[in-house]
Amino acid sequence: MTAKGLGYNRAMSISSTDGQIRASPDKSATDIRRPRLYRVVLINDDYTPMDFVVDVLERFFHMERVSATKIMLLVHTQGRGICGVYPREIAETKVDQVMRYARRHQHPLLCVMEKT
Ligand code: TYC
Repeated sequence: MTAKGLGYNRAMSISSTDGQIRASPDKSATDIRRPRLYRVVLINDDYTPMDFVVDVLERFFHMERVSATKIMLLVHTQGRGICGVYPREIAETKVDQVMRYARRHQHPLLCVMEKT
Protein backbone atom coordinates (compact mmCIF):
# COMPACT_ATOMS: atom_id res chain seq x y z
CA MET A 1 0.00 0.00 0.00
CA THR A 2 1.30 3.45 -0.72
CA ALA A 3 1.59 6.15 1.91
CA LYS A 4 0.42 8.74 -0.57
CA GLY A 5 -2.88 6.97 -1.17
CA LEU A 6 -3.67 7.32 2.53
CA GLY A 7 -2.81 11.00 2.71
CA TYR A 8 0.68 10.69 4.17
CA ASN A 9 3.41 12.59 2.43
CA ARG A 10 6.07 10.59 0.57
CA ALA A 11 8.41 10.42 3.55
CA MET A 12 6.22 7.73 5.15
CA SER A 13 5.46 4.15 4.19
CA ILE A 14 2.67 1.87 5.31
CA SER A 15 3.13 -1.76 6.32
CA SER A 16 0.87 -4.45 7.64
CA THR A 17 2.09 -8.01 8.24
CA ASP A 18 -0.18 -8.90 11.19
CA GLY A 19 -3.41 -7.08 10.46
CA GLN A 20 -2.15 -4.00 12.34
CA ILE A 21 -1.46 -1.08 10.01
CA ARG A 22 1.68 0.90 10.84
CA ALA A 23 3.15 4.04 9.31
CA SER A 24 6.89 4.56 9.53
CA PRO A 25 9.48 6.86 7.96
CA ASP A 26 10.43 5.47 4.54
CA LYS A 27 14.23 5.27 4.57
CA SER A 28 14.50 5.21 0.77
CA ALA A 29 12.49 8.43 0.62
CA THR A 30 14.22 10.27 3.46
CA ASP A 31 17.86 9.19 3.05
CA ILE A 32 18.82 11.85 0.54
CA ARG A 33 22.23 12.82 1.94
CA ARG A 34 24.76 13.92 -0.66
CA PRO A 35 27.36 11.27 -1.47
CA ARG A 36 30.91 11.75 -0.24
CA LEU A 37 33.15 13.12 -3.02
CA TYR A 38 36.62 12.06 -4.18
CA ARG A 39 39.30 13.95 -6.10
CA VAL A 40 40.77 12.13 -9.07
CA VAL A 41 44.44 13.13 -9.27
CA LEU A 42 47.13 12.69 -11.94
CA ILE A 43 50.72 12.26 -10.76
CA ASN A 44 53.72 13.49 -12.72
CA ASP A 45 56.45 11.16 -13.99
CA ASP A 46 59.45 11.61 -16.30
CA TYR A 47 58.40 9.22 -19.08
CA THR A 48 54.74 9.58 -20.05
CA PRO A 49 54.54 11.82 -23.15
CA MET A 50 52.77 15.16 -22.68
CA ASP A 51 50.51 14.45 -25.67
CA PHE A 52 49.37 11.23 -24.06
CA VAL A 53 48.37 13.02 -20.84
CA VAL A 54 46.43 15.61 -22.86
CA ASP A 55 44.70 12.74 -24.69
CA VAL A 56 43.76 11.15 -21.32
CA LEU A 57 42.27 14.40 -20.05
CA GLU A 58 40.23 14.86 -23.24
CA ARG A 59 39.16 11.22 -23.46
CA PHE A 60 38.19 10.44 -19.85
CA PHE A 61 37.56 13.87 -18.32
CA HIS A 62 35.84 15.55 -21.28
CA MET A 63 38.23 18.49 -21.36
CA GLU A 64 38.86 20.75 -24.34
CA ARG A 65 42.41 20.80 -25.73
CA VAL A 66 43.30 24.15 -24.13
CA SER A 67 42.20 23.24 -20.58
CA ALA A 68 43.63 19.71 -20.91
CA THR A 69 46.99 21.24 -21.86
CA LYS A 70 46.84 23.62 -18.87
CA ILE A 71 46.12 20.76 -16.43
CA MET A 72 48.87 18.60 -17.99
CA LEU A 73 51.41 21.42 -17.59
CA LEU A 74 50.23 22.01 -14.02
CA VAL A 75 50.86 18.33 -13.21
CA HIS A 76 54.22 18.51 -15.02
CA THR A 77 55.39 21.53 -12.99
CA GLN A 78 53.63 20.96 -9.62
CA GLY A 79 53.96 17.16 -9.43
CA ARG A 80 50.23 16.47 -9.34
CA GLY A 81 46.90 17.93 -10.40
CA ILE A 82 43.16 17.39 -9.94
CA CYS A 83 41.29 16.10 -13.01
CA GLY A 84 37.84 16.12 -11.40
CA VAL A 85 35.74 15.48 -8.29
CA TYR A 86 33.18 12.64 -8.27
CA PRO A 87 31.18 10.24 -6.09
CA ARG A 88 33.17 7.12 -5.13
CA GLU A 89 32.09 4.69 -7.84
CA ILE A 90 32.57 7.23 -10.64
CA ALA A 91 36.01 8.21 -9.30
CA GLU A 92 36.97 4.50 -9.12
CA THR A 93 35.88 4.01 -12.72
CA LYS A 94 37.91 7.02 -13.94
CA VAL A 95 41.05 5.79 -12.14
CA ASP A 96 40.55 2.30 -13.57
CA GLN A 97 40.01 3.59 -17.12
CA VAL A 98 43.09 5.85 -17.01
CA MET A 99 45.35 3.17 -15.49
CA ARG A 100 44.27 0.51 -18.00
CA TYR A 101 44.67 2.93 -20.92
CA ALA A 102 48.17 3.97 -19.76
CA ARG A 103 49.28 0.35 -19.19
CA ARG A 104 47.92 -0.66 -22.60
CA HIS A 105 50.16 2.01 -24.13
CA GLN A 106 53.05 1.06 -21.84
CA HIS A 107 53.26 4.41 -20.06
CA PRO A 108 53.93 4.62 -16.30
CA LEU A 109 51.24 7.29 -15.78
CA LEU A 110 49.71 7.19 -12.30
CA CYS A 111 46.16 8.22 -11.47
CA VAL A 112 44.78 8.03 -7.91
CA MET A 113 41.70 9.10 -5.95
CA GLU A 114 41.46 10.70 -2.52
CA LYS A 115 38.68 11.76 -0.19
CA THR A 116 37.73 15.44 -0.29
N1 TYC B 1 56.57 14.97 -17.11
C1 TYC B 1 56.11 14.35 -18.36
C2 TYC B 1 57.10 14.71 -19.47
O1 TYC B 1 57.92 15.59 -19.31
C3 TYC B 1 54.70 14.80 -18.73
C4 TYC B 1 53.68 14.37 -17.76
C5 TYC B 1 52.68 15.26 -17.37
C6 TYC B 1 53.64 13.09 -17.25
C7 TYC B 1 51.68 14.88 -16.48
C8 TYC B 1 52.67 12.68 -16.35
O2 TYC B 1 50.68 13.19 -15.11
C9 TYC B 1 51.68 13.59 -15.98
N2 TYC B 1 56.96 14.03 -20.60
